[in-house]
Amino acid sequence: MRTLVIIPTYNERAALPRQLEAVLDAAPGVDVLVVDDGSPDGTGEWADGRARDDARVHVMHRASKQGLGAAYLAGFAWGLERGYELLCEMDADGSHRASDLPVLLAAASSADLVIGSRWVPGGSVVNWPRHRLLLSTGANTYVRLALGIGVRDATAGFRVYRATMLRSLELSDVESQGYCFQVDMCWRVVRAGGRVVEVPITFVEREVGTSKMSGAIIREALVKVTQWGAVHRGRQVAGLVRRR
Ligand SMILES: Nc1nc2c(ncn2[C@@H]2O[C@H](COP(=O)(O)OP(=O)(O)OP(=O)(O)O)[C@@H](O)[C@H]2O)c(=O)[nH]1
Ligand SMILES: [Mg+2]
Repeated sequence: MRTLVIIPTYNERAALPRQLEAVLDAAPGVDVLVVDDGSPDGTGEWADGRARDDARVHVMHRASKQGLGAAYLAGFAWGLERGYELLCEMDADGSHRASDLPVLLAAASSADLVIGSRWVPGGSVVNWPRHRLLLSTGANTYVRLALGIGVRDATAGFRVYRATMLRSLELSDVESQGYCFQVDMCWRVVRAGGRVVEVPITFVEREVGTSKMSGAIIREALVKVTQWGAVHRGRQVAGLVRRR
């Protein structure tokens, strides 16, 4: 299947070269789209140079840092216009191991969304401090309870979507940016009746560059998941009352 791996970047000059080579080595048949938000450290220019040497590599330049969600939406639109059948999300920072990519792609033959999951048996995280582990497991437990979904790692950002699934979703009103974008997309797939499959991965804490995680990203996820959960539970109650 024609596959596009989308890698959003903001100041990843130190990390991207290694990740890009690893992806092209592990899955030589894929194309890669780097979506760079005008990184001041020259990530976009480096990617342009790499794209000149390799027809599989493409670069989208956006004027300013507009968040992870907006970068992925632009990447999805680019890939859907060009007829890719699988669209993959992957970080530049090495946390998502290219060696896991073929397993995710294989699982997409029987799923609408494949999530590379840290929190299913066989999944793991390497080198995370305790507070990051607690944040991730806590957030995922909250998402499961609030939305009533069985997904163990709804905040994970290493994923494969089938193009048919993305085309069927209304994405023009997606406003979520950080982790929340991942939950938002997962929730949309579940509500559309899509099949979500989780594949265990080993997630490795970044070794170079700096994290773009922030308090604002955590707050966004907490507020929105609570709102979606309230609407969902409200509808469930209304359905029960109607049935009575
Ligand atoms: N284009 C674009 N890419 C972004 C933006 N914010 C983050 N990214 C990229 O998205 C990927 C994930 O961001 P990270 O900073 O690693 O965030 P994270 O993985 O949630 O947090 P850590 O675990 O601390 O690394 C990286 O490749 C970033 O460069 C953005 O606003 N625009
Ligand atoms: Mg990261």
